[in-house]
Amino acid sequence: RAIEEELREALVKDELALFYQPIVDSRRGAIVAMEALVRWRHPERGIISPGVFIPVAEQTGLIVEIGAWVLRRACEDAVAWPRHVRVAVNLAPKQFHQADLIDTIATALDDSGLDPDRLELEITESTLISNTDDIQAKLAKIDALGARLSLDDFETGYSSLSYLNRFPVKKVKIDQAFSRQAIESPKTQAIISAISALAKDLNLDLVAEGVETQAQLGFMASKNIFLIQGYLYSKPRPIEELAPLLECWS
Ligand code: G
Ligand code: G
Ligand code: MN
Ligand code: NA
Repeated sequence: RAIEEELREALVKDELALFYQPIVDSRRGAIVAMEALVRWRHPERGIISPGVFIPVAEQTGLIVEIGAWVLRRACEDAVAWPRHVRVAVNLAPKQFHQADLIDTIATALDDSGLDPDRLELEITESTLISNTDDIQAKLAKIDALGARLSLDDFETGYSSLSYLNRFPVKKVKIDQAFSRQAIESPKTQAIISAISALAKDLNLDLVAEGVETQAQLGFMASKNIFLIQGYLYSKPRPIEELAPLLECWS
């Protein structure tokens, strides 16, 4: 059977689940946010990664329904956490083509009662690059709702940080590839330095993703990057396993 059809049923049968990965302020050892990462608990094939089914969902348009479900569930989950812990939700570029994206976000916030300031929406450069009036307007509306925009997977590819000035983005997440090469590659170190300096000048929060070792953490700290997401602190975990993390790092 086509994966598309199975995925459509998975939504109805409630087979999707959210895992959460902490983003930690390494200075205080405190969790500042949790990123929601969707999983498919397939009855026969076990847990399927979003790397496999999100692209299918994007191609088929199912991402709109899955995205709405993720938003709603993430807001409902986050209401129970300590107030200083935000929740981060990934938005696919396709979701910005949806006329009622803003309604979907506003409804998830209203129905859950989550303070909009506690919702971070992670977008990628490909959403910003199309830079149409429509996308600009939607980003402005998200900002006006009080939710916070983050730029995910930042790689200095198409854009530069100064280009971000044009958008109401509050946070930038440096791509995992940079953390991976931070110790060995002087070129990568120079790029991370430059990103850090610019983020400071532009008053953007900066997160290093994919930090797996103490050496990488130390390097980031030496560049004034203290918001850390990666296996060093925690892999993404199901909601039942979050309580001890929140207790230990708060
Ligand atoms: O959790 P994992 O590393 O397997 O995630 C793989 C990719 O799937 C990541 O790029 C992540 O951003 C994406 N992803 C995870 N959950 C969601 C989601 O709810 N919506 C969208 N659009 N992408 C997601
Ligand atoms: O594209 P996005 O940044 O949303 O992807 C996040 C994904 O990256 C998560 O689903 C998670 O599984 C993966 N990830 C998070 N931390 C690490 C890490 O330290 N190492 C590796 N290899 N992958 C990570
Ligand atoms: Mn992300
Ligand atoms: Na990322």
